Amino acid sequence: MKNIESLIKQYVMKRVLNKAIIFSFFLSFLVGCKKDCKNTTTQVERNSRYVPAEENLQARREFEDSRFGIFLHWGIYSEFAQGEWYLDNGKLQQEEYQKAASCFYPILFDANEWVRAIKNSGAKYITFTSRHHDGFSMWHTKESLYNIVDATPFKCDIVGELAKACKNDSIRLHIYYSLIDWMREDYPLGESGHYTGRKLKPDYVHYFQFMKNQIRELLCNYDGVEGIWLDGVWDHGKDQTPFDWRMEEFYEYIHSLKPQCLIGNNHHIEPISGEDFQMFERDLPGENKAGYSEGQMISQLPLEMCQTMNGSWGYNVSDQDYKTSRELITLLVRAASKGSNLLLNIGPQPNGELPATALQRLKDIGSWMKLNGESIYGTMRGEEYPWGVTTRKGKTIYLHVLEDTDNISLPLVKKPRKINGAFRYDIHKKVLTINHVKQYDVIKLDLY
Ligand code: FHN
Repeated sequence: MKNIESLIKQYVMKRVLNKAIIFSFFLSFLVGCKKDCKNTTTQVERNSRYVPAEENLQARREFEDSRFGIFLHWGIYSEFAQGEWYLDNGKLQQEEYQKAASCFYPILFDANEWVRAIKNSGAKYITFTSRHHDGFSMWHTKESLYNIVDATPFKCDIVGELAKACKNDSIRLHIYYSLIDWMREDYPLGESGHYTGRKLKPDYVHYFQFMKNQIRELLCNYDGVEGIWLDGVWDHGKDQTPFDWRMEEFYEYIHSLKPQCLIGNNHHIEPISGEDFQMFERDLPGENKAGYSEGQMISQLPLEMCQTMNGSWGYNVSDQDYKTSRELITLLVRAASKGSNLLLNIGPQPNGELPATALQRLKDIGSWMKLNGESIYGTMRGEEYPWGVTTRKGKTIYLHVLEDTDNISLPLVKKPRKINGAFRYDIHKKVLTINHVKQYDVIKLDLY
């Protein structure tokens, strides 16, 4: 056993050599917090007909506690290695694009390997693109032949494989489902998908039924699908006559099939009645750096922000601009401090493997989570300070010191009855000195 002194020395040395280390401390005392309860109900819900079932509320609590998930964008678009919008961005004709299905044969795909790597990162759920805007279904749907089993030589039901692997490894599975379809004639043309050359016979009644049938397959034919992640409402965001997506009806249908199923919709507007969590794209709740969240209020629902490891969602061979492990861990910490999950995206390669850099990032995050996971899982939102952020669980405040500093000040809103001490979280030793408490309005900690 190393003594404390040598651990501290080692730690200080590490800090000098590698600034990528993020560390947590915990303080067992009370400080003021904006909100004491978890995000389980909303104003929208209180005013609406949707009354979440008890098992839904339980699923929300588990979802909130998990704090970290991995997003996977994988489809026949991955073969072009230009991101998931290539059909539209490349102005490809439908007939040409579809040929990608006939050579989709990801020889190195192994759902168990994916799930193992993801689980080891500390992630608690996977959100998988069952069908993106190109309309290709990654499961054996009976609703269209344009699917992984009927249209590819691979003939392997990817959703089925993942569902099994997730079940075996006890990790939850959520399903991404696009409301947009750039291939179908009945989908009413929106802002995207104008160049595919398809005939347009808009019939939302028909298309809506198609979507309901597909969602029923996903929820009822596969064990363990616990969430539906919808995307595309923004495609009709600028219609002169507001487009009626009939979302509340859609949600009602989903909940009638599976009351506990968590529904989120990436519509970039405030939550619609029937949704179980609120999502933010490429931004922390309350921010709008990416431009998708303008004026988006933060609801009382569980929150989730999604971001990519590099700049792309689907595999993009020219995008090696990966965020560093430190940046990704910082993002996870910041998300938790806002009371939000982080859904971190990887675009698997056309050969079925996760990119090597993504695997390395998963490993690094996993190592950090093994030491510091308690300061993330099951925590409630905290506060932001010049030196970093906090998360909170009961009477413990976790201080995530994100800036290079020798001491920090923590303002107190309430006089603590007792301060148990401040600990270096990763080594569970009382190594910090609380050197100044002035009228209990601020506490100062020396970190070294
Ligand atoms: O158009 C999609 C995009 O391809 C990707 O799936 C992201 C993930 O949040 N959502 C849409 C853009 O808002």
